[in-house]
Amino acid sequence: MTQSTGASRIGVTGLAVMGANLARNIARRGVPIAVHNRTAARTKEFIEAHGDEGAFTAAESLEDFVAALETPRRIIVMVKAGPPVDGVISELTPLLDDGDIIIDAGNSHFRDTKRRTEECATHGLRFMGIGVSGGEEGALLGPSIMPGGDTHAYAEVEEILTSIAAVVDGTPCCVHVGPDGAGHYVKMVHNGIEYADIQLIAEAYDLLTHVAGLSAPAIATIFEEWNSGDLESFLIEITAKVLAKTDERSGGPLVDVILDQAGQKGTGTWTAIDALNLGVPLTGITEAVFARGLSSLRDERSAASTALAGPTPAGQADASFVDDIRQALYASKVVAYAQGFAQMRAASIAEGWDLDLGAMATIWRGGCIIRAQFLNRIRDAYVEHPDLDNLLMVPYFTEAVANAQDAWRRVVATATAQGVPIPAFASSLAYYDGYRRERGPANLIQGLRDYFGAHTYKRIDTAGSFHTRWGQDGTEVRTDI
Ligand code: NBP
Repeated sequence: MTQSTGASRIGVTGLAVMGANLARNIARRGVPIAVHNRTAARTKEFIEAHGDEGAFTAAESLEDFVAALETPRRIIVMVKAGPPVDGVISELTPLLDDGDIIIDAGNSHFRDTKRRTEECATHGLRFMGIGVSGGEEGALLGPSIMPGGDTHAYAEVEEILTSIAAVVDGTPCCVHVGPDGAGHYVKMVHNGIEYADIQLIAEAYDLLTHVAGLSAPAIATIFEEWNSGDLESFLIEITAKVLAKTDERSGGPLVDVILDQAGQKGTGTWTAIDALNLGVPLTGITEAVFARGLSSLRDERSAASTALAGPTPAGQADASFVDDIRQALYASKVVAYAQGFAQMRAASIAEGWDLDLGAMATIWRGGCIIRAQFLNRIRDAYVEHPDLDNLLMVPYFTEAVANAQDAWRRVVATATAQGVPIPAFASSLAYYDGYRRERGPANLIQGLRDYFGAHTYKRIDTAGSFHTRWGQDGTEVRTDI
């Protein structure tokens, strides 16, 4: 236990890009702040570069860091997710007092956050898991913040967090999400949706290149136009900028010389795994994760490109195909968000979090990577129908997808015929068609499962569970009485 003598209202430990920028953002709001990093040289560099931006107290040791904080202590941990977070918590624990608050603002898995919440509680400490989106720039200028944890602990940091968050229409992009792992869960799904959004954009780019025959600068202009309509968003805006960039070395478009091998840090995979665990169909995000996996098989793809046959090349698409792609992109995006929000709803019920999904759409309107006009529509949908099962059932989205569906089907058909892979476009359409079917083919699945595994089936004309004695006399027996 350390006697607190400090006047810093909050502390940040972990001064890599995110922690440093969050600390600067807080200090710039006039909040006295203590800063610390495992490697003290980084703290020194930070103070040398930014010490004049606010009232910083730099600490070389965790003991000095803790001593610099007013009580109850508020400590933001911004270190690499995983074991480093547990390491920092165990080093901090003996230095802290009952009621002090540890805030993990990194990309931790929500199950780790639940565990850490319980472990900290056994030491009288309050633990919060906070999702922060917006990357390096967002952390400095105003991120979207998704705080999870005890409401009383949140009340102790609310003023600081809302003051550093992005603001849209006068509303800060920060709201208490729910208990324990809720904040990190919502951040995880945010990142999953980001994967789907990016994959859909990449598929549109692929089609514009290989079916419409356009160059990167021409496609940049198209994305710029799209950014003034329904698709208006940060990701569409920066797509236009990336496509328009000229490479200094080759003199051609930069995008043409970037290796087609996508990296990932795991939050998309976590989202997909959790959807599988919950039994929620999450085709858009999951296909986006698989597509990154396929992109990384570069040597295999190179060998397959000459060994595996594709269709005979067709002539170039006409100009109307460009608008078809825009409509397919929008409809697929609606599906990806409908799926992500359905997943958050399922998790909220399973975990007892009582998530306000309209509030999630509200705090994603600014600061974060998926910020978009479109989120206003989602917010409105949940304000009107808080228990909505699926966004596709809200009149605005029902109509938007209905209006786009002819174009969407043409794009999927053309891409398939021409051998251009569009896993997110196609799986979104398949989900849409599956979701709108009153009776699908799972009756046969049940019949087969009953045949080989006596898994039983239900009937449409009478209650109960049944098994047919397939290998015996073929008669049906009721199994639930
Ligand atoms: P990194 O994820 O690269 O982590 C580097 C920081 O962790 C350094 O301060 C390092 O200290 C510290 N650290 C490590 Br590594 N192991 C440690 C240990 N055992 N004990 C104490 N400190 C340790 O930093 P980042 O990119 O700023 O991201 C921070 C968190 O924010 C991550 O969870 C990340 O996923 C999340 N996030 C990042 C972004 C982004 O755009 N980068 C966006 C949103 C969220 P050292 O200096 O002594 O090595």
